[in-house]
Amino acid sequence: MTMRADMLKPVGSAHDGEPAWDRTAFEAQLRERGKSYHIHHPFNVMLNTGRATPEQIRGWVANRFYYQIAIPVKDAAVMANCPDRAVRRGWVQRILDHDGFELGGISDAGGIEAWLRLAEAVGLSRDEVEDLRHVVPGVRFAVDAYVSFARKAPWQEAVCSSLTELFAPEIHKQRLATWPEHYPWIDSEGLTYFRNRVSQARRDVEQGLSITLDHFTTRALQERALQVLQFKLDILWSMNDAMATRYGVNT
Ligand code: AHQ
Repeated sequence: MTMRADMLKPVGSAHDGEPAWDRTAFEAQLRERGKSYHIHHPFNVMLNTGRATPEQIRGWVANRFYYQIAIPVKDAAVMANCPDRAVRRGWVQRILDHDGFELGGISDAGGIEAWLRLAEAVGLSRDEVEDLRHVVPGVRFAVDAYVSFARKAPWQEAVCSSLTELFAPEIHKQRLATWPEHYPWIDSEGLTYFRNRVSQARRDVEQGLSITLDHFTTRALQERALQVLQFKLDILWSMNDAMATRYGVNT
């Protein structure tokens, strides 16, 4: 967690005594943070408007793999900190979505496997993605910051930090709508990960948002929730900064 000056003040000092937002207003405040979502980052705009070279696409896929394999570890940290069985019953689905599972005769290879198929579709080998040789320092540090935040923060704050997914269905749909036209050389099978995430993100957000609206119920706590969401938005943004530095951005 970046120790910005505004975070050094005891939470609540700035908004003491101000009334809490009601659920609708608080949700609107969370959604308003979408203006700094990484869909607006020049590197992502380049990717989704067809300006990326195959090398830039391969760099993005190889670096984002490090984020994808961190998600189930992050979610296991949330589970480990959460004493509420009903919450864990919902949250465990996220680990299964990414790691895959074999349960009572039903099996699913999972999202990390789908990401490796995306890697092969863009011309990377599984080995060079799995051995993380392409992961740049800024991506590694941002992802590691997310996992260590989830390990140390109150589990409700870690839940709140996942709410960047409020904005995720749009970015997955944008890729599905634009990549086939701009990058016909990428086998459509490789885009399966994005297809699966549209509905998975929506389901994730249902649980994450209801926990957040239920827990952050004073104005000071709600301001904290907005700080936590901004921290995660900054993580996604700085991953794109690091990739842009390494691979360049064609605007
Ligand atoms: O593929 C993504 C994913 O599985 C998750 C889990 C969630 C979290 O727990 O923080 N966030 C997230 C995201 C995924 N994909 C990103 C993208 O741009 O493809 C978006 C990202 C997010 O919005 O946090």
